[in-house]
Amino acid sequence: MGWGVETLNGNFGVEVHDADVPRLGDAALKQVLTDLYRQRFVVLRTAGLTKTQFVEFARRVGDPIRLSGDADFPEIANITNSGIDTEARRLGAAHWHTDQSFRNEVSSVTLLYSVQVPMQGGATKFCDMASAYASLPESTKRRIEDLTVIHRHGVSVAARPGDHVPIPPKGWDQSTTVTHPLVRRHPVTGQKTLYAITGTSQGIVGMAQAEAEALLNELCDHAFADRFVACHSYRVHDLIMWDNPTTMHSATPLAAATGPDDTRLLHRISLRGTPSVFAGEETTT
Ligand SMILES: O=C(O)CCC(=O)C(=O)O
Ligand SMILES: [Fe+2]
Repeated sequence: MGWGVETLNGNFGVEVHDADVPRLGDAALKQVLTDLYRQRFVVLRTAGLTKTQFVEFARRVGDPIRLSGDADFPEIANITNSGIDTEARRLGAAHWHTDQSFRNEVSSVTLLYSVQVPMQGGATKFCDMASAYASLPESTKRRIEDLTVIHRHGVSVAARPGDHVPIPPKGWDQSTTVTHPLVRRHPVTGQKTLYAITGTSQGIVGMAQAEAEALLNELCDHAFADRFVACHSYRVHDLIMWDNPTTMHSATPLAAATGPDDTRLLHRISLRGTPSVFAGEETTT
């Protein structure tokens, strides 16, 4: 089978099979990113990537955020259920969230590369926040248009049923808050989206706390409906990338690994900034 793009079975997301990631030209990369912005996440089925190839590809999509103390690959973090001693750490991403929404400088794209996948479980769930926004009643759109959300790392006031408690990054100051618009325009496409309504959301600037919590929960009840949710189950050597502004995601809880059959190991890179192939342009969605 040659290079080809297929929509996945869920509500959104595309798969590129036989993706020769190390030799992807600029035009093909642009197509992958256009698919990413239209379909929210892209799964590149690769023939296997070294860490260097993974980093080189990621650098074409944005600026990697330093994630580990590894001298050779500080931009790569390991996500695994193996050798993790506490339940909180293993389940730390099993809650609906947007990566880096508790920081001023938010993340553009997150990439995960699957090194080991368990025989069962270990899927990642996504919610399409741009479609959720588009389908809101006009009166709600007008009500939320200019609102600003207060974010802090920790349990959100709009946490969803089943969410696990997030783990703060090392040395994180629990009292730090940042703000982001509730309705954001995508930095590349200009498309409007609900942004990080749960995960780190704690309130709304200038709004009574009870009213803010009710509004954020109402928006979440609307957004986290089955029609806006899709799920990806990994095969080995999948490179998945998702658009952080227009999505939220959650890991699914996975038991601690007991051997190769139930071990999950993903390499993760988190990016900021506009992809170099789109510098200075707006694409259409
Ligand atoms: O482990 C997963 O399925 C998702 C992990 C996650 O939330 C992330 O890498 O940002
Ligand atoms: Fe995440």
